[in-house]
Amino acid sequence: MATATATPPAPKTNRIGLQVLDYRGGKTTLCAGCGHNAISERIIDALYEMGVQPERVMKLSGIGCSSKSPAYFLSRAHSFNSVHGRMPSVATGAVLANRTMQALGVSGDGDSASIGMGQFVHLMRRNLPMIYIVENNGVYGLTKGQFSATADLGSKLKTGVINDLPPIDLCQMAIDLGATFVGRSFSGDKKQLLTMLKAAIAHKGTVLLDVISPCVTFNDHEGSTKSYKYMQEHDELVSEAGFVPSFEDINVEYEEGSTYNVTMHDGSHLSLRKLHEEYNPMDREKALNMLIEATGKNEVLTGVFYINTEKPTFVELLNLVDEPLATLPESRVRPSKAAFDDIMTRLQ
Ligand SMILES: Cc1ncc(C[n+]2csc(CCOP(=O)(O)OP(=O)(O)O)c2C)c(N)n1
Ligand code: SF4
Ligand SMILES: [Mg+2]
Repeated sequence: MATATATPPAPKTNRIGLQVLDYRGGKTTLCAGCGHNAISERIIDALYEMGVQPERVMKLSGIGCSSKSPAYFLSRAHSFNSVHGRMPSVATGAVLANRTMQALGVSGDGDSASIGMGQFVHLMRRNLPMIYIVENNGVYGLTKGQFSATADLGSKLKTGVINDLPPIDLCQMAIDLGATFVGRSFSGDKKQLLTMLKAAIAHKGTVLLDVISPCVTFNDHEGSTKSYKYMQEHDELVSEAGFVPSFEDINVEYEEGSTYNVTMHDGSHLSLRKLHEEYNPMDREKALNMLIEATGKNEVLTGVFYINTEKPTFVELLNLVDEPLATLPESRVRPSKAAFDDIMTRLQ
């Protein structure tokens, strides 16, 4: 007697008909439990849920365990693994060549705050349209765990060495310099990180996300301030973010008074419920003061700290032609022979 076989349910797809598998990358070679792996997972979820076409994304990175991680998500995207600390200049060139792409940079605290600091500051001040994620573990993971410039004062290495230099706060720097979407999250906070990444995709200027991402091999012990345990005990949320993408036609209702509502460039809605007394994400000075005050209080503030949807991006300032420069025919980017001959004649 023939038995009826049940038809397997159709795989779940997003609004452009792709499965989450279409957003995956190679198998990770990072240590099991490394915070960077969790961040890659959230990047996959965010791009899938937002329905971003993988081929329209450019992944950019420098050198480090963090900078290796773009190999582990979105294998259908374009990718450029640059020299240590030099991702910002590569990103600037790539975005100017084709501003219709979604640029997604992944860097480390060593890559950005140590060797790459000169490049980092100029990227932030230009408000180049891109998402820049720093996977911040306070150490140079790839080269066996030396302190980086984001290591907290008094933090202890496994060998017992104490860090006696104050840390660089990349969020403070980014707000001060001109980035227009700045926040901090924790690789272990799935919901917050996913919401922030989705809002970042909807934003048009420079997004700086400083994500505390514990290095289980070199910086997850007692005395470390970038460990899972320390983050679970000291994470102080300044806001609770809610995000409704433009393609979900939901009537958004906000609680008056304690919630900041931001309409993003693509029409999406970001709501930021205030959880910290000093919090105002539209006030640059307040955001900076809040971060400065938190320094030294053993609090790790997380949430979206600052957002500005008005400031022109670097691409807008340059007044480029509408088409991506990378797709212009030679006849439009190169003066003709007649034009060169004319110049030569005038110079004789
Ligand atoms: C020009 C240059 N200098 C130094 C190095 C050695 N190096 C490789 S990765 C790294 C630090 C990486 O730290 P981070 O960016 O925090 O990444 P993590 O491994 O912690 O994710 C260093 C110093 C290098 N590859 N190139
Ligand atoms: S050494 Fe640290 S940063 Fe590198 S993969 Fe392992 S846990 Fe992650
Ligand atoms: Mg690091």
